[in-house]
Amino acid sequence: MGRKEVFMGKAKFGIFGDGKELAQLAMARYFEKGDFRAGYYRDQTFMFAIDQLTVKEYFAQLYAHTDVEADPASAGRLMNGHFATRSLNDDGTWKNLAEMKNSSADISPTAAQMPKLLGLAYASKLFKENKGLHDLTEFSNKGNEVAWGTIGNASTSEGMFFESINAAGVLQVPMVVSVWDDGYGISVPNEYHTTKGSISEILKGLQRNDDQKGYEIFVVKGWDYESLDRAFENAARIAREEHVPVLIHVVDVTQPQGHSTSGSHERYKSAERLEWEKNHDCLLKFREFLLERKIATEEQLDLIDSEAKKFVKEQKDLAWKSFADGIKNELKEAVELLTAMAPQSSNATAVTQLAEDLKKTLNPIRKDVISTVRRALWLSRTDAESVKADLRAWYAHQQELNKDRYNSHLYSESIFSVEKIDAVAPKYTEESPLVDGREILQACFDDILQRDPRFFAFGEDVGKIGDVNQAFAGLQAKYGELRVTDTGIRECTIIGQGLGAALRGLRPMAEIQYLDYIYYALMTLADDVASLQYRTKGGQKAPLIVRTRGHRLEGVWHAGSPIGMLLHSLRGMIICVPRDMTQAAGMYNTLLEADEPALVIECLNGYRLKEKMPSNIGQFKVQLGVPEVLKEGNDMTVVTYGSMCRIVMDAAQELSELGIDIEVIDAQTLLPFDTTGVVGKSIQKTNRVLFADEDVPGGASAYMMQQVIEDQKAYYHLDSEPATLAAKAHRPAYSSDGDYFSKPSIEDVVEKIYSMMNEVDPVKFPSID
Ligand SMILES: Cc1ncc(C[n+]2csc(CCOP(=O)(O)OP(=O)(O)O)c2C)c(N)n1
Ligand SMILES: [Mg+2]
Repeated sequence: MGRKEVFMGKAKFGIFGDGKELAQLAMARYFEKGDFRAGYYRDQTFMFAIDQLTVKEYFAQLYAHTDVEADPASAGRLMNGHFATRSLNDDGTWKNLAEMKNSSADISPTAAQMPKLLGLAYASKLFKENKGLHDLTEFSNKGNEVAWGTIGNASTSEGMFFESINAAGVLQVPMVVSVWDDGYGISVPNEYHTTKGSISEILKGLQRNDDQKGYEIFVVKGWDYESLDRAFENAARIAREEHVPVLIHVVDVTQPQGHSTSGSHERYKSAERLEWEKNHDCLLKFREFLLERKIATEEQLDLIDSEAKKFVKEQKDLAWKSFADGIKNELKEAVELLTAMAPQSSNATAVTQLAEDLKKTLNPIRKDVISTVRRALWLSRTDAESVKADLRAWYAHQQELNKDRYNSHLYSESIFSVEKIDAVAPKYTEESPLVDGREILQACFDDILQRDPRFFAFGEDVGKIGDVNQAFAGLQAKYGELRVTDTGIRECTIIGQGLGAALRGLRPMAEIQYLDYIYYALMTLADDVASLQYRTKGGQKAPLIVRTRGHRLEGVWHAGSPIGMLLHSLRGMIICVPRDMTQAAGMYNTLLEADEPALVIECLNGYRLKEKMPSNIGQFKVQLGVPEVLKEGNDMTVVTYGSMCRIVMDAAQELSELGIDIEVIDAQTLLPFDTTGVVGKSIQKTNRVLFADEDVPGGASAYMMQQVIEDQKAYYHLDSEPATLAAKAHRPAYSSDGDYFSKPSIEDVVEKIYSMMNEVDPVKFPSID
């Protein structure tokens, strides 16, 4: 029926779970309250069976119904087959997840469900083994929850799959991964995907034995209900009770109608295969089984079939009516307004025609209505305001509604939004000691570990040695291995581990050892973490803090500052670029109270620099989105961040000797960027601006320029061309000279600013070129 809706033009695209029903029914039997699913688009039967999706909701998503009530998973923002339960109340507070059957919010990239699946399972380990979490009963029953993953056979070829599988074996977490193996990934058969053509075959080495921990692996046919039931029962027991991961390879699965509504499988499946699939359809085989065992009669099964069809048709019609009526009403209102204004318009004929055409639209969508109204407003541009006032007001109201429907919730809109957290200044006394930057962080992390049992930090070398720069030194010994933890070298699943745990109410800090290695994790960050609030319209949150270090130290892989790349792919996250460790500590204190996931990039060359230890290390907070003026000046505004702050401040000193007085602003956070217009105000005074950073030319400096020139309208206050100063387009060369010739130096900053002033007043500032 879903397929037909697409072919009739009522929905754009459809992808369905037929052929995979029986295994999902078996899985649903052992899925308990508090458990989590991370799966993919074939799982409709499972979602129906655990009562977390109604048929009406299923069709609402197919039509892209934008009402959260109609499509609770995605409010019409995602294609059909993207399942999710709502973990949050409307005000952003957590529901009682331990009392719910939960599904994390699906995403489209194949195998991308795997990293967070690891984290969902890892949270159970923490909830079980960390007694400090035992009273968080709204999130977990002492870690009794299983994380259930589903994935297609072809998707197991992805690196994310193998990385997640290995990590779960290392961590020994309650994760059950089921592979629905229908022999194909769209048109490509298994021999192209998997060595030996079988995922369970090649993963045999993971099998646990008496001497070694590992996995339990089951292979079971997708049409054999009794075996499926037994496999899932065993898997649930082993995972739940022993915290051992399980792989269930469900083979002999079919795909009766091909991959999706785009294209038919007759193009790539042989006649024999098609015949085999027909005879091995799991519903057909289940029917045979029920009859053979005399569990039901033909008549009973026929009745179930026909009642199911009738029920689904009714629900589909209701879903369509609810979806279409909303738009039809909007259309009706628009037609009435257009018809009413047309006679008074100087373009009466054309406006009337627009109304007539709109009225006749078959299966109208919102775009038909709104684009017509916009065109009518063009046509009535010379008409008196009174002629079009009603239409304009209606359109303005619709714009508000559509903004909420299509553009809201990129960031948290709850009471825990980071925007609502005010600054608390650091306090210093006469005796405040000067310490290494890393000791500021260490004191901050110590305080956080003490005050918040939900917090844990983990990553490569974070545990025993307390990270490569020792901000966690001694803290594992003090708080234990569950709170400060070493991991394998696996950036993508470090992020997944944090994401899954954050989805379950914990406050993880995932460390990426060097910013240059974040590329491995970028997809999970961009596709899953950053888009989570948006794609669930505020239904789920993952307040994960990603800690890393970058900007400036040594060479290509230990000095990168690819900030533009991050800004462009991580909208939905906060990006903090603290200039020193005190600022970083204040940001962590803020972020731990907020909903939003964040990336904090510390300065690689700042851990040994001296800073004064605040006396309120655990309490002071940096307000995010508010730049700090580091030095006032009148001749030019220089906006920078991170390690460049020191360089620009040193340059300011040199420039003052050359008679130039610059104002230096540290952006502090790039997402959000300067929400109070500090830079714009500065430019009103100086009338000149330079954006300086260590990214490639046209990277984050261009982003800052766009924000200030366009959004803050600084253009109107400029007396000189706005300028950027960035690193070279290549990665930085090794060693101090490599740094000097690759990244902006004090001399580069001085000369750039001087040359701008030379253009302003060549007599006062004669050329130094
Ligand atoms: C990273 C990525 N590459 C390509 C695609 C396009 N795509 C969607 S589904 C699919 C095949 C997946 O096959 P399989 O994992 O066997 O699942 P099945 O659809 O057969 O159940 C492909 C290539 C995608 N969604 N993500
Ligand atoms: Mg497949």
